Amino acid sequence: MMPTIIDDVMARKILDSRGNWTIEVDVTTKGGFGRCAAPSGASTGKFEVVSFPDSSVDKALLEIEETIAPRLIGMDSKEQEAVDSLLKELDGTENFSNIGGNTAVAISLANAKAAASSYGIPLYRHLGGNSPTEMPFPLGNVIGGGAHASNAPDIQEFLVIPIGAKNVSEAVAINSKAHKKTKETILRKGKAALGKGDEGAWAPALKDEEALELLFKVCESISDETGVKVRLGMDVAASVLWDSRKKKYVYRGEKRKRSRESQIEHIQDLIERYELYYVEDPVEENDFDGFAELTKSAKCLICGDDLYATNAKRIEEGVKKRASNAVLIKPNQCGTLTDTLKAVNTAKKHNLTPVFSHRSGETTDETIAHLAVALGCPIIKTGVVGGERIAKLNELIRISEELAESRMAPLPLLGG
Ligand code: 2PG
Ligand code: MG
Repeated sequence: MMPTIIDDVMARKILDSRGNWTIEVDVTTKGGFGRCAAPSGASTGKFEVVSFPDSSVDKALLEIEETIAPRLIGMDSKEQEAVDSLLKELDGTENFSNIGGNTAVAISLANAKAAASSYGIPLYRHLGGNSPTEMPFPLGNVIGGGAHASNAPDIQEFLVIPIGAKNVSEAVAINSKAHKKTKETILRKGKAALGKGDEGAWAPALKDEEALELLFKVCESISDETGVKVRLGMDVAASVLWDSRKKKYVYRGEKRKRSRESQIEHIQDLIERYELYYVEDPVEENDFDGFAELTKSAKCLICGDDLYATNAKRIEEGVKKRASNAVLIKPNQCGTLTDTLKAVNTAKKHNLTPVFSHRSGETTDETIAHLAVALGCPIIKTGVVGGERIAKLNELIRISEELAESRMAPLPLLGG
């Protein structure tokens, strides 16, 4: 009897961290079991696949019960590409608008987990073989704004990365120290009623540069206190700021608009002043040339999220135009594990750093911790606090404990 043969596929509605319904899928094989829940974005890119058919989780459930599950039962879960091709075939479109990309991703990843479980091994080993030893650095969101909060900065995420951490436990502890110290510092400035954004980051009534200034000082003092160097990053999520009709970036907090040129200069200035290590989506999702201008001039990671939407073809286009030196990887932007692997491999082949990422709407699903390790991504962006964020961070701690000779992955652009 083959332990990896699929016996049953079941789906249900569960809540995500924003209190919205999402889909969770159970795949049962003759010898194992895999479960995965799909996340959801707030600042979703134009080039992402469609999340749910007609935005309805109920429709997706029906689709699974009536059409998808009967076809999957009897297939071999270790044939991941065959499973993913079937999902595409049943959908019949380019962007999963019939069955939903979230439906597809939950099935695809639950299937991989079921195959791993049938062999009695964890997912990171099933996908990464015996070779994974390198742990990703957690890139954590400490102050939030944009589409993830209100009465907060225009820029969506102000991030920290503990580049000097020697292991995962130290890394997550440093990020949470930064989160705590940021709160104290904001409150000392007299900003009352401090709320949080969707990813557990503080959402203060600060302007972008005030937030950067504050976080820069927090990182400096933590580096001094602990001896672990911490650097800053940001996700501008510039597509959200972009007014395509007026052809301007609209900054509500600054009460001003910026032309494309002014936006590029502004980002260059912020990179220098705050010694940023990481900048995501500095310009809007169609502007490959704007990305390229920044990548050429900046000494930091310039990462494409909405620009690529975890799509290997768009990454190839970015390579041709030298648009970025890093690529954000979110499986539900493309819908299957096979396409996620293609995106990571395309990035790696061209020396672009793959950065694995959560979404702003998450569940306690821990799958992306395994994927980041298995696929050799040196950075994982997955928040700092909150049950749905620490689910991934704590899983990284468990994985590093299991790996006999684990060490932190080498980070790009640090010289040496
Ligand atoms: C992003 C993500 C995750 P969302 O823009 O990188 O932080 O946000 O899931 O809302 O797209
Ligand atoms: Mg982003």
